Amino acid sequence: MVADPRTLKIRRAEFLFGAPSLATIRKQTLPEIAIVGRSNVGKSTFINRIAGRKLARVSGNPGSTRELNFYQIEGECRDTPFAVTLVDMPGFGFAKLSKEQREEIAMLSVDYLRERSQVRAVVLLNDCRREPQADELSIQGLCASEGISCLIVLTKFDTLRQNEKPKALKSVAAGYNLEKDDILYTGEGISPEAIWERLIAIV
Ligand SMILES: Nc1nc2c(ncn2[C@@H]2O[C@H](COP(=O)(O)OP(=O)(O)OP(=O)(O)O)[C@@H](O)[C@H]2O)c(=O)[nH]1
Ligand SMILES: [Mg+2]
Repeated sequence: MVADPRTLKIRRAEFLFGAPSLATIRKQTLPEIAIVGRSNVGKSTFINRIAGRKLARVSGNPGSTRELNFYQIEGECRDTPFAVTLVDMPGFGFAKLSKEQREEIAMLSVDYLRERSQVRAVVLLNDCRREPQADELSIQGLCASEGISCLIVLTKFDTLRQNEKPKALKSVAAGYNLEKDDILYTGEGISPEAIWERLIAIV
């Protein structure tokens, strides 16, 4: 069913700042939702989709984001007002970076999730064509130990044939030890409104 677009209103969506280190993250009080996932999985595309406009740079050039990028989003979803900060995290696992660069990126993300008190949720993006690997599972585990909600969202669902979709949902969900109804997917089907509804319930 196509959602009624009038039930989601985005009143403000803007880039706040980029932070190459924990020390450079500015003070602000809104709840933060971190968008996490492998390089090129579709983090920036996801942010643009739920913000309803082009905010984050989508790149055919994986590994281009090395900072934490903060975006403030305010609006109303089914008459519930919300104001949050989305944090576009640098993608992990990009093979062309050196081991040191990859470790630096991983450390920045892990430190942020451990130390930033207003992180309420992680949206962990997972390409629907890949089962979760050690990196994804360690983020899921970190969220559990830090008491942060972790919402799994499959990306690029539109690239699958109709008959491949149920199997992909099932096998990725099983990889995270979840039921298929626990995970969302983008690329088609799930509206920005449905995603905000889940996020607002968490923050
Ligand atoms: N078909 C399809 N392509 C997508 C989808 N999401 C992202 N892409 C494409 O995947 C590529 C990478 O998307 P980005 O949003 O830049 O990915 P990212 O995770 O932000 O990448 P890094 O910042 O480099 O880690 C782009 O070419 C996007 O157009 C999707 O749901 N479906
Ligand atoms: Mg990006």
